[in-house]
Amino acid sequence: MNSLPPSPLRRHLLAGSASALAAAGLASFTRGAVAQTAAVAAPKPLPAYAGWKDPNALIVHSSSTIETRRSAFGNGVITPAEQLYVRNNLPAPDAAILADRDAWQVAVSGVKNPRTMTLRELKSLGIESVAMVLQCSGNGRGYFPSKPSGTPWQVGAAGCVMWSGVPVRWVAEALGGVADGMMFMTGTGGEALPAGVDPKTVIVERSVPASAMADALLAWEMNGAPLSLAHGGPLRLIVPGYTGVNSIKYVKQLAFTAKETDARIMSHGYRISPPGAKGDPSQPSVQQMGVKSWINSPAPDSGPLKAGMVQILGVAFGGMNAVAKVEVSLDGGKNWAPARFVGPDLGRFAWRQFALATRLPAGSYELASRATDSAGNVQPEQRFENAGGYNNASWVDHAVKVTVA
Ligand SMILES: Nc1nc2c(c(=O)[nH]1)N[C@H]1C(S)=C(S)[C@@H](COP(=O)(O)O)O[C@H]1N2
Ligand SMILES: [Mo]
Repeated sequence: MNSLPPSPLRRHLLAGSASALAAAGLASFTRGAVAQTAAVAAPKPLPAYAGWKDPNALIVHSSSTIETRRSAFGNGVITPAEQLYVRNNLPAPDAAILADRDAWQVAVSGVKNPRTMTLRELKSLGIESVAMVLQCSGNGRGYFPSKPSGTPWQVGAAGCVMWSGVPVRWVAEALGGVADGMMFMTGTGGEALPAGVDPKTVIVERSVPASAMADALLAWEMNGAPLSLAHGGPLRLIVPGYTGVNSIKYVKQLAFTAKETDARIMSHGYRISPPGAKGDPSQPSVQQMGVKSWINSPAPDSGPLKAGMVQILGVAFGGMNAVAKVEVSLDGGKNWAPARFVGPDLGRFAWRQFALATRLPAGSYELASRATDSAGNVQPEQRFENAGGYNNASWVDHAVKVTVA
């Protein structure tokens, strides 16, 4: 709705009658606006490659940006695939790449014995599983008052996912070990690139410090099922603790490199640049995630609540560290009470669900949550302003206003 003009015209448009507009002599002017109104009124359909997802659990921003509704997050730790967000920087590859999964090839370089390996070979090297928060760097961008360009994600460009595959360090060992002087691990996506443009400006290729290899997987399963096309099947690089963009889907190249890739998505994209500035290589890259939490229930759109006992429910994670503690406030951060964790601990890269049981008499409340990680880092009160709208972990921005009747 934000994109509609705030005017009497908007009221006409919301009334939805094209003929009334024509009668008012606005027909030609409003043709585009009418189409836009229709798009706002009817939820966008899921794109074909994600058509198996649950439309009721999702907000479809575009065919390549789909987020989980805040009210759809459940309490079973792992986010079901049908509810998990999707973000593609390029059109998803053709589903034909899943026809023979085991034949998928990944070129591994920057090791003593570089070569191309098939998924079949990778499966013979071993398997591990890791539960990890997958979160887009721009999750929470929608709460930046500066309205940075990019998808205005709220909380739902994130989920907790169980990945299974071979640890990257075992792959490197099988190829003689990482070559000397390699400071980065660089993954390259397998999308077909548009013709007529410099590949470096569009390719999805990211470098993370080589130390990230300690926890990284080449994964072929998600939540116990073969990896879907939407989430990077047949093979995906998984970098626990780092923002989503670093976990390269349809990975076709894994390189240990002396330098960061000069692909634009690395050199200029996903940089923490001052408001109003463009990204450039001198600025910090969006990589490791920080401590963050938010409340999912009551959700902001839950409407007036009935006075009485309420379970305040949410998720909390520490990024690189385990989450150690969550506090909840009913009054916008003046007073805090400890929440309890719900369900099993799936390791330091997973999120934990939390609950606070409280009695809410009639009134207005600002429900906030604030997490602390195992190293003592506390979720920040305020967002760190930046042009791209990245890394929003502000507990103020994620607070939920509710009315109890
Ligand atoms: N090959 C490839 N990998 C990619 C992307 C992409 O566009 N292509 N998008 C990245 C971004 S920005 C995010 S947030 C995550 C999204 O993962 P998901 O779609 O499985 O939720 O994938 C990352 N890996
Ligand atoms: Mo992302």
